Amino acid sequence: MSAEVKTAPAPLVADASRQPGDVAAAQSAATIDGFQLVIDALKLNDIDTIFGLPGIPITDLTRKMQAEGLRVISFRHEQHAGNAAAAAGFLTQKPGICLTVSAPGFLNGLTALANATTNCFPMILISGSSEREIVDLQQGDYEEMDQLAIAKPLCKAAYRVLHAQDIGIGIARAIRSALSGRPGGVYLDLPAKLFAQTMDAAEGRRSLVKVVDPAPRQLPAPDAVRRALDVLKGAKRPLILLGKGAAYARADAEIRALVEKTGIPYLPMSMAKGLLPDTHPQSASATRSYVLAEADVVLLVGARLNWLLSHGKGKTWGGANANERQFIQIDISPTEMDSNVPIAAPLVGDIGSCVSALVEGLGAKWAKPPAEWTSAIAERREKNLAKMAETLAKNPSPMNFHSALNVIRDVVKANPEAIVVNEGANTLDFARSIVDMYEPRKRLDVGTWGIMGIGMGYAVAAAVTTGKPVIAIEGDSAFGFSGMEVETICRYNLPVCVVVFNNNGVYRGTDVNASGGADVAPTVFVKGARYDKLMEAFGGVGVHATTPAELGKALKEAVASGKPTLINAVIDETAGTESGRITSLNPQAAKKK
Ligand code: ADP
Ligand code: TPW
Repeated sequence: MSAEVKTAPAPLVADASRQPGDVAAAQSAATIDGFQLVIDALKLNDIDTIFGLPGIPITDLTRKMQAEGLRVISFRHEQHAGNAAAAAGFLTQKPGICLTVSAPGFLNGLTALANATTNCFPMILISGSSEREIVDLQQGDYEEMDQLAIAKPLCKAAYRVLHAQDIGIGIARAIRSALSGRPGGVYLDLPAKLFAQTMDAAEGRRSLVKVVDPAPRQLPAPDAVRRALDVLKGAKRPLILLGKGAAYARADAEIRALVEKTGIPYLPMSMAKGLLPDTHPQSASATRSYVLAEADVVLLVGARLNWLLSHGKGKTWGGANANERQFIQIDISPTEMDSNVPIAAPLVGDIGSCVSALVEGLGAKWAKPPAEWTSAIAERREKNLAKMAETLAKNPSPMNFHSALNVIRDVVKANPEAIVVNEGANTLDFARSIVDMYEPRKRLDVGTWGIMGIGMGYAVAAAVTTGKPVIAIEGDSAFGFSGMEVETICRYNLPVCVVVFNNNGVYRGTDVNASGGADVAPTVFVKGARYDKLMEAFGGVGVHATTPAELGKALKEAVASGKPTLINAVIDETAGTESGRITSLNPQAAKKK
């Protein structure tokens, strides 16, 4: 893309009373301002979409961006614009851009920036900021805040640009920081004064930087590859564990080759589902607890041994036997090694290069894993799948999580290109295990923090960046965090169908106020709420579904039509458990037992 530098609009740089031919006016015509430099720097680096919310000092920037052909998606709250930027980063391998106003707008976007960093998604939060001179002397400016200092501990890198001539470098640093090594969130502080600054247009053009190779491949050392292959070769009960880093890396063909050539069973973490279809014969998802407890060698590909994997030790990993297990870990971040347990064979590098090196090293005579291991897994898998099929076939009234998810599962099977966004507690846990995914990067969920509120932001990003249908499977509490963005979905006419699993509260709707007072319990919502009306308020399609048949029909129609739709799926309020599958992390629940 060319870095065409346009002259700044007249009112910003030139006195309108000047006559044509005036020397000063001629000079001003050859100047460029901060607004334009920011836009040109982003475009030069192939950034095509901005997620944000306008206000002082960035309102004009959003208008000019739109005028210059960038797609500007304007949200109702910055957190959701930030979440959209993060998801766009994960889906495109380009940093997602979130643009906000100063202090409160910045803080609203910061949660998303911190979450993106935690998830290793590349994102840049660009916030306007107030007068440095006043902020630093704490003299009480409009929306005064030392944003750079606040952002620093919560992201991968943070920069401020004070001079127009540094805009090119500032944006280049932000892009490289977000994408290189372990991807993450970057904060870029642009003070209000910067936008109106002008400089010579030719010099301005020269100051822009096109980032070359922003995420360089990192080849693993040959001896590290040999070590990993040696450990893998000695395994009797090997397992491959795929994480969302593997999905992000876009090494889909290499990963499939590794799994299929080795014949090793694999487990996808939630956002790695679909890297290989969940129906793949080597998938061990249906017998997760068995393989985690029994595997003797585990190859981690872009997955951290954090709480989601019980830190690689304890009961989940076979208790006393856990010490005998060996881990091989592929990760771009060297300090991820030995974070929780010793890593016998660290393989530091990018996933594409590391997995290719392993595949190459397998040779022609690679022995598939012992049949006792693979047949034990297959047996358990068939048994568990049959049990699940029985549960899914039931049709209780009111609907429960299973009967509702059973029809969603069928619609996703028929539309494997659809992107599933998923948040909630029980709604998350059940959907993760019931709804099979068939293609890579089609599932976006609560991620490493288990955070609520990603729903509508991720859904907007998925629709905007891919143009594919989006199905957002939302607990009623989870949906509430970003519910107002259904207006955004309607405004841009996005192909998003939100299914709210409405069981009248956080986790379930049956809690009582122990004091006997008039207030309902802290986890209980208005009973029988009609979330479908919210979508109708903005011109979208609202559906009230009380049976799987109604839910399935509405969902199929939504996917076929691409119309913004919200299905209020009425779920038995007694179904589900507190905190879903992670109730053991709940100190209050532990006390009750
Ligand atoms: P999950 O939650 O699915 O288990 P995590 O977010 O814990 O996955 O782990 C993702 C890991 O992937 C991070 O440690 C990150 O450093 C790593 N990663 C991300 N992109 C790449 C890449 N291109 N090459 C190698 N590792 C990567
Ligand atoms: C930012 C704590 C975890 S899950 C959840 C909350 C509030 C909602 C569960 O109810 P929901 O789902 O959505 O109705 P379901 O299927 O069980 O009925 N604030 C933030 N993040 C988290 N994780 C919480 C609170 C929480």
